[in-house]
Amino acid sequence: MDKILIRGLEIPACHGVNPPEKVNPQPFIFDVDIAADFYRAAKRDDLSLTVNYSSACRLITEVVSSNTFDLIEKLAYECVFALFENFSSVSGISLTVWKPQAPMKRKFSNVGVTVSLKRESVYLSLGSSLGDKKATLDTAIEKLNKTRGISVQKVSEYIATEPYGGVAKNEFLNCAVQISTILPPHTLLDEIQRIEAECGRVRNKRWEDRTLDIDIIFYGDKTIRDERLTVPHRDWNNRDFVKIPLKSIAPQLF
Ligand code: PH2
Ligand code: MG
Ligand code: MG
Repeated sequence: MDKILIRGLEIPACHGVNPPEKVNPQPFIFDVDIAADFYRAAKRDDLSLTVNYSSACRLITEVVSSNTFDLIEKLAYECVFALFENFSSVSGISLTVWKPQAPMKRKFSNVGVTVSLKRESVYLSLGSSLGDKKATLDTAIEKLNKTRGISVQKVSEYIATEPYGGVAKNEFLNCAVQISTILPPHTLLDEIQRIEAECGRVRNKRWEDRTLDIDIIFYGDKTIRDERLTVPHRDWNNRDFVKIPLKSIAPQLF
């Protein structure tokens, strides 16, 4: 993957937990790797086909100097979110913030944090079998799209389906959604579970009727197997309520 590298970008600003840090500027230094494909820009020698590194520096400067955060972690994430949101061709970012004059008693040469995120294409299956099912799916998709780091790309038709698995009794309304996200799998799952809870989901028995269920079917080409996540979804290929909507928005997966 091609990369733009920015090293030692120095911006005076007021970030820190201690009250004096919020009023007295100190230097923050940025090292940034921006991954994108520069083949076409190189072939045509055309700035409009790449990421202008001076625009990237300007954007970072804007985020850093117009906010006051307690944590450099927060500062790093805000810069990374802003870069992904403003440069759609960027596929990955690794950004380090250094705070060489952080208030610490001991002599130290530097302290900093790194945030590294990649844009991925993810397919979700949504289902509802309690309450106003259509309104719940509409709300869930809107909440996904409003979540920082998630952008909804495609939504299938909503289809009514028979309850599968022998526990749920009600008819379901199901759909499939393609999102583009920079959230890592378990962070995405946290946001999905927040949205399920906000849409009235209560977790009792496995597979029982629910206001909203959102399952991660595919996360890029990753395979994940742990206590919280199995990706690709363990049973997706046996479930018409997943396959039919998914095939309509992503026939290339079949
Ligand atoms: N989800 C289940 C169990 N059974 N059946 C249908 N038709 N649609 C679902 O979304 C569904 C189900 C567990 O998540
Ligand atoms: Mg499910
Ligand atoms: Mg689920």
